[in-house]
Amino acid sequence: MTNVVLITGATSGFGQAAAYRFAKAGWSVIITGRRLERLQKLAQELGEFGPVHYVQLDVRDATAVAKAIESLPEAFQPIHSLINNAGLALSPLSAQDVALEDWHTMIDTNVTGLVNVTHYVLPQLLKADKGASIINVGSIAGQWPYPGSHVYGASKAFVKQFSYNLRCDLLGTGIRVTDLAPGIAETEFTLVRTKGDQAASDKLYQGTTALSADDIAEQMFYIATLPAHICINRVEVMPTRQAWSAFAIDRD
Ligand code: NDP
Ligand code: 8X3
Repeated sequence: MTNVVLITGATSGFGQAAAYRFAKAGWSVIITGRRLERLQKLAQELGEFGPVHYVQLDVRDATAVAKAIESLPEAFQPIHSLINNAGLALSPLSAQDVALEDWHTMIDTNVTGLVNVTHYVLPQLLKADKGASIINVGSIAGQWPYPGSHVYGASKAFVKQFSYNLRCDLLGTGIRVTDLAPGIAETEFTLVRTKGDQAASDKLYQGTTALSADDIAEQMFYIATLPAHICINRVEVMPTRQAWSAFAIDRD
């Protein structure tokens, strides 16, 4: 029996790279996301490597998440690894200039969506063989403050603490939980954050070496395939060309 991984947000970036990484290694892959055409194209491409099941899914919709898990084909059960990757940042403006709607969208996706999927997938993971895992995609923004991070960073701090708390409750079940916290990585993330500003996105990644989606997919695969007795609680990974900065001081 092959292992099954469910990846949220597989239509782009880390999620898409992870889908390839696991499929190429012989896992059965469940890919989800909102953009149907991308899912269909990806499913076709991944089909070359092994079994693929796709579900058009908005993680914010708890009823839809429940239905997606209930209606999984037998061959894609039980789920052995869950990658809670779907997420986004919006509005890199100062808090006082951000639309409330953008804050709600981040909370609904990064917090409520992640909780929705975890809730409905947990019974599957409990049925899986040894070495089941949940990989929650957090961020360095969940640990370190910076201007324009406001609700985004706070939502990723939730991901970190929720991951740790899950570890406590799941002790004895064999399910591992990891908060995987990347630094700057070149995906569609900044395009989404700036609401389609390609120039701003290009500028951010220009002249440096950001992490790639494949770098993070590799981390995911490593975490999910460690021997069953090892759990990595948190991984914070930055590109070598990123580091912290000095405290900001307001002066006269
Ligand atoms: P992308 O924008 O490339 O990918 C984001 C994915 O999330 C897409 O597949 C998108 O699919 C999906 N998604 C967004 N909203 C929803 C929703 N409501 N329901 C279901 N799927 C959704 O960005 P990344 O790959 O970079 O981001 C992946 C994760 O990594 C996010 O959680 C992000 O916060 C985190 N991260 C990113 C970093 C970076 O620098 N890139 C650094 C640290 C963390 P669709 O639109 O089709 O629904
Ligand atoms: C995104 C990390 O540093 O690009 O989660 O804002 S950063």
